[in-house]
Amino acid sequence: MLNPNQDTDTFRVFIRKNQNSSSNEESNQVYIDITPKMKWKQFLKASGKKLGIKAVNVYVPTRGGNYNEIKFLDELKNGDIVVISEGEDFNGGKNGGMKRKASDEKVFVSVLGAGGVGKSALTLRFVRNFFVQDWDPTIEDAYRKQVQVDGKSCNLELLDTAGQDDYEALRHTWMTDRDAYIFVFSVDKAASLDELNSFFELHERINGKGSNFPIILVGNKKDLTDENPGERKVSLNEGRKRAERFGATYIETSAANGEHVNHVFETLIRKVRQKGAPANQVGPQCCNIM
Ligand SMILES: Nc1nc2c(ncn2[C@@H]2O[C@H](COP(=O)(O)OP(=O)(O)O)[C@@H](O)[C@H]2O)c(=O)[nH]1
Ligand SMILES: [Mg+2]
Repeated sequence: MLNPNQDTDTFRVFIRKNQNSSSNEESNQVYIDITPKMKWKQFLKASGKKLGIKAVNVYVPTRGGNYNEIKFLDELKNGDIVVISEGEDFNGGKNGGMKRKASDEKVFVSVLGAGGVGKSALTLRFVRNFFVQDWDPTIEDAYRKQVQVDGKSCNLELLDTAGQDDYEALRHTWMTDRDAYIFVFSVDKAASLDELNSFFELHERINGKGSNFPIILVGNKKDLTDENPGERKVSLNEGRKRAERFGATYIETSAANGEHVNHVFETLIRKVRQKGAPANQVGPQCCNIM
């Protein structure tokens, strides 16, 4: 985990050896935290050490699915999957890029919302299938998980953001260059739903108004209201209405017991796939109620 006392510009990339796509997934779990002071040579050294190779060339994926060689650390961003070679070319076939199989689909998602609503709990429930009671609220972290949806594999790249950081600039970074967002509020706290309005406005500035950008609106901590209906401060109908306004799908979850958590991510992947399809194949945007 990133040390919260480190400079907030520290971010994490995942590194793997340059080998063909049959490489085992485990090597993708090796990571390096890039601090603002880190130099290129230090990055190579640290990467080589973690991978057990002499690190010489560094390749990063482009949005189009190819890999480009880079020479500077500022070409990296949080959550990147970086391929390290010992000097040989990227091992990706004639077109200079990795051969993209259907299973190489990659979806970049940010989990957004106010502090304390359960963004980290949801993310960790999904990625690791456990519930965290106490998670450092200042930690911003990137996770990867490969999931099968409708018989097709998808590599999800999740950015669990730190909601109490109200800096506009940070939010802008979290929301730029993503395929989808998960907007989270807590059904026992009405203000947490309203706090999402500013994320939505920023989304409209970044992605354009009326874009069919995939968003799931998550009303979390459903378990609290199941136990004690008086705890509910946002009704199902209010959640559904806000989702409609956001052009989102509404799903209520419990990170505590796992209810509907997988459904959030599966629905999200389907929406991303629909968006990628020709316009006449795009289905209705909202609102599935759970
Ligand atoms: N009962 C209940 N508590 C939750 C749920 N999700 C998160 N929490 C708790 O709410 C607090 C804040 O969760 P956290 O994931 O750190 O929120 P974040 O700031 O949005 O990342 C923690 O104490 C969690 O254990 C949930 O679904 N049900
Ligand atoms: Mg958190």
